[in-house]
Amino acid sequence: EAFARQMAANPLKPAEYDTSPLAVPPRGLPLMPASEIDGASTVSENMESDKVGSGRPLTGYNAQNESLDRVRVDASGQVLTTNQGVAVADNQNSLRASLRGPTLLEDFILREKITHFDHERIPERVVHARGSAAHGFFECYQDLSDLTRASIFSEPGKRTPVFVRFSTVAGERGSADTVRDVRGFAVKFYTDAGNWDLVGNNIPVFFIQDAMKFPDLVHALKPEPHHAMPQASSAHDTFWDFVSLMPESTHMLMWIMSDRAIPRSYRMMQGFGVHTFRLVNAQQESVFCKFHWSPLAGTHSLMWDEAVKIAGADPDYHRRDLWESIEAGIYPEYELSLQIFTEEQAQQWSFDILDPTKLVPEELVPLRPVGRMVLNRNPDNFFAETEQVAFCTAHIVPGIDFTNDPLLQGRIHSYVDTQLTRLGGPNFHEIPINAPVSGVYNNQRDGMHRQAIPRGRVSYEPNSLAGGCPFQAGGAGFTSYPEHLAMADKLRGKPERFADHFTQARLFWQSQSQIEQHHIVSAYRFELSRVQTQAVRERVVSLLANVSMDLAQGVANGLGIRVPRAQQVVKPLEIAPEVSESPALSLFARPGEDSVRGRRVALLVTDGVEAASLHSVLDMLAEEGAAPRVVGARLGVVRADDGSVIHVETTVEAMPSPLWDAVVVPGGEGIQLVLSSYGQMVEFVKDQYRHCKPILVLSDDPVLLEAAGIPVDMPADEPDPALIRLRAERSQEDSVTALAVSVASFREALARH
Ligand code: HDD
Repeated sequence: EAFARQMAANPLKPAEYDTSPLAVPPRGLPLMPASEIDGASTVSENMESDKVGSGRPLTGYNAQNESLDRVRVDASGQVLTTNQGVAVADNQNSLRASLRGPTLLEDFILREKITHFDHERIPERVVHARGSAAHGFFECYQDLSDLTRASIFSEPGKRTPVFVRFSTVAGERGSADTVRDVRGFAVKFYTDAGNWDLVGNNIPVFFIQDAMKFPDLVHALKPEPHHAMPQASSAHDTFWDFVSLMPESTHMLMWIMSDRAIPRSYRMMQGFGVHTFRLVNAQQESVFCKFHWSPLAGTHSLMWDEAVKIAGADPDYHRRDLWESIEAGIYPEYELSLQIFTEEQAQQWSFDILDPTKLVPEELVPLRPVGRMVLNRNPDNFFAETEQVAFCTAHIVPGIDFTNDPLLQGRIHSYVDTQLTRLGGPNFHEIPINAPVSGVYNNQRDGMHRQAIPRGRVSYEPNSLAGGCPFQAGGAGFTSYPEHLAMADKLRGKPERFADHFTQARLFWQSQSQIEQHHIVSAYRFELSRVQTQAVRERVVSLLANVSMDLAQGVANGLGIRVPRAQQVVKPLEIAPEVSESPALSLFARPGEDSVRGRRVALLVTDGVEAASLHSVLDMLAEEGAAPRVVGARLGVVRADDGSVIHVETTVEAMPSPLWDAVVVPGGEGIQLVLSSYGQMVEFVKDQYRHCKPILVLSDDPVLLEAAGIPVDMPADEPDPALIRLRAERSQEDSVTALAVSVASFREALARH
């Protein structure tokens, strides 16, 4: 029974996949009664509301899915047909002139099938090619109409459907998930006033200040053009050559070399809009705004050694984690916060808010939580949804506007442009996943792959023949914020404060914990050791000398060089930063909820394991929504000490140590010796320790730990909070208590990551 409970159940699942073909999928069941959802009574439950996103749909429901139903296809119970709907009699043999004769040109069924196959691939995204996505909703906490007329922020409890795609930047479509890279965090809000795309990253700053440099950055980062290596990695000469000549990238590099660039899961990373945006209210008043997503599960990362091993053991690690979490009902959730500030405030600061290599410290402008986003449904089809979704920074809605950040300005052009090649023409907005739920009515016509059938003879405006429709919305439509621009010379250049490249890099460095700093140094050492050109290595260290001598020295030591003279700054500026330390920049600032939900725990087994203690851990993990699995040296069954049979679910070979968040080493007479006779079991435990994962040993016998080289006797005043050993007790009662205490400590360590 306990083993049966291991499968975390999602009560919505049966409802999502109706067995009857082509039936309208039901809306799902609530996880909890709507009446128990905070504030549910304040807004209508009516899903027939004409305002998409208004009202409170039940958990698990996404209004965008309803518009996608139109194009969903379910083949159950249907015969195989051609694309023209003609039933196919034989899908095994082509049409031939006699059994051993040539294939006939007239075989339209063969030709249609092969032709379609030949054209199955579309170009991958030039950056962010590798990604995974999910449907969900955004729920607003409060009415923000004093700040913005964006409809999604108009009333508390209002829900807007979203589709979110997470990605890596450098790697190709089939590259591994756990490489060191920035992660894309792109959100498409299907609002009732049109689509809004917030196309962000999990790092709040960027490499470059001007879109003009983007192609250079990407060319330097991507595999080198002569031999197309390395894949999905910045650890090569052209990347470091370029960035070492671009001091403005120093701040972003600090983030990229930090553990932010190897997240544990898409569920456990922040998201940022990066640029300063504008919010505009109905009175045409505007404030500046930075967008932040904070994960409910906290910000957690992998160790580098772990990330490298996962890339081999399961290149789909993040994709699988996202998919399985949603299938299991452990819905990834993020809080949206705003940093709001005025033009006058921004003018006082030591940095320019139009410079995307700078952030606004949270200590300077606190985060204001305004809503939450829940991802509660996996796509039905990877290509149709995740691959064909087109995010564009140009997609904004009334109430949100751009600023003059020169990187953002260039992006406004790039995203629509790139889809023309990737999705094959100007009608990509009609692909179901891209279509707004609010309706599209205009006089744009024709082009490749047109789906809509516009009626009537009028395709111009003004007109009288169609009663003037579709007509201009006037003030109800999108109006650009009438920012006052002083007349000045047309020129190519940058404002002065853009020339400070090191103050915020230093802020980041100084705000990291010791272990985070240590990891940053190690990452630089690794990357630069892969670089072959000595002058490039030295130039990078000369840049770091402007950030911190400790950092530069640490990196130089690893490269076997002396710290060169600090790279000369182009324009020395007197900078008096507003904050010199920002605790919010450490990963430890956001531990997340106290929960073990979704954590993968390996329970090692072999014949003779002690059933009782194993079951008590298993029960706790299953009850708390973790994902415990029984792991053996081979598949099949093992017999426990009480004679019961335990089914081995996976092996240490199929799912090696880096794929687990924690391990339970069982108790049982002589078991430790048996386990330590398997090399892979020893390696398994060793890697768990090396990667700082909680280890619960249900035995007083340290043989397996010793075989793995793990120090078994920690000083009593400095116990290892993640290595939990069950001590042997004399009485039955004491043993029960000791077990309960150990299981509780294990749970705590697991929840703290
Ligand atoms: Fe970009 C894709 C994020 C700068 C040009 N970008 C892309 C995606 C994300 C970002 C998350 C993937 C969207 C998806 O999942 O489909 N990009 C950023 C951020 C930037 C940034 C946060 C800096 C703040 N990007 C940037 C610049 C340019 C581009 C400066 C060009 C001038 N980005 C693109 C692109 C991509 C893209 C070529 C490739 C595929 C696509 O757009 O749809 O247009």
